[in-house]
Amino acid sequence: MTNSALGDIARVLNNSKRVAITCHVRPDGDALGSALALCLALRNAGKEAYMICEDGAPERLSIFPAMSEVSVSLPVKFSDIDLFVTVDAADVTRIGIFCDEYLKFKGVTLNIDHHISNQGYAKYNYVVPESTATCEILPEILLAAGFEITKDIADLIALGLLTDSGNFSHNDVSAKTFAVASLLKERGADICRISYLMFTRQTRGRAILFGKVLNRLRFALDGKLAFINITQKDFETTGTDKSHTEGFVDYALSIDEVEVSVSLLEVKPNQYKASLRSKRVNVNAVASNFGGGGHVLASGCMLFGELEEVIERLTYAVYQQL
Ligand SMILES: [Mn+2]
Repeated sequence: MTNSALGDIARVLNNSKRVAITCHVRPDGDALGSALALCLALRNAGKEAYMICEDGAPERLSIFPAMSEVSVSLPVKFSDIDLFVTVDAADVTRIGIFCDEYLKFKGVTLNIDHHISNQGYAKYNYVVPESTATCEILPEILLAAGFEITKDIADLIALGLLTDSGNFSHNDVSAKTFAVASLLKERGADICRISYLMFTRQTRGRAILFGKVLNRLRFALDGKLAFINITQKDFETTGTDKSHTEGFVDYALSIDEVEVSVSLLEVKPNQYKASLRSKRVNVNAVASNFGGGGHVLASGCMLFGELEEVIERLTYAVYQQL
């Protein structure tokens, strides 16, 4: 796939009058940050711009600028739109219910993304797979188009840059990531606060839940395998739900000797959703024993039976991969 020239993309954006922007379903900080930053920049340049996403914006991101602008349907007709932009969507099917409209669309299409699997499905494509986030690519596009990067836009781009880079910790973070962060800071982005909001803060219930779960941390295979388990009763007594367990399994993996960590979430009696994380061991192979899968270092599967039984089966499956 060859990218369109930045100058052509700038011209397409400047020539548009009515723009629809969408991202992948179940949007994350990078998808919404890049889509809304582009949406605001286009509006500030005097265009009509609409941000649509099948799932809307999640509640936890509602503190960020313009999140209330995310609409689950387009308020005008698709035939009145002259430019249809997808951001952070590796494949056109990732945009969910808008896929049909996209494929029928007669106007200009533009695809801005950082997924390596992106084949360039639009008329104009700008895919930079070595980027840690779509938000890392967006500033060069806005600057090429002559659009202003306001504080709100800088905060939205910073949201995506921080979340997709794991707070600047993933191995695809590059000198360019920091150059973009530097530009955003200059434009007033509150990097420190966004980092706190997305990576540090938690509710009291979540902290108490974490304490309970950590108390039950156990090891197998000479300390190379760590298990934590979360019960429905834990959620009841702490007023939390499964959305509060994010990061628990990674915490167990941070222990020096641990090669694989497993979190067992009780879905209902005798049914456990296992999340596996690994430093090197192929946990995709482990999960596939139980009909699951994912990535080499991060996988998941569902297991049925008593907790001790489930732990025993997983321990044997990890042992085979060590
Ligand atoms: Mn992304």
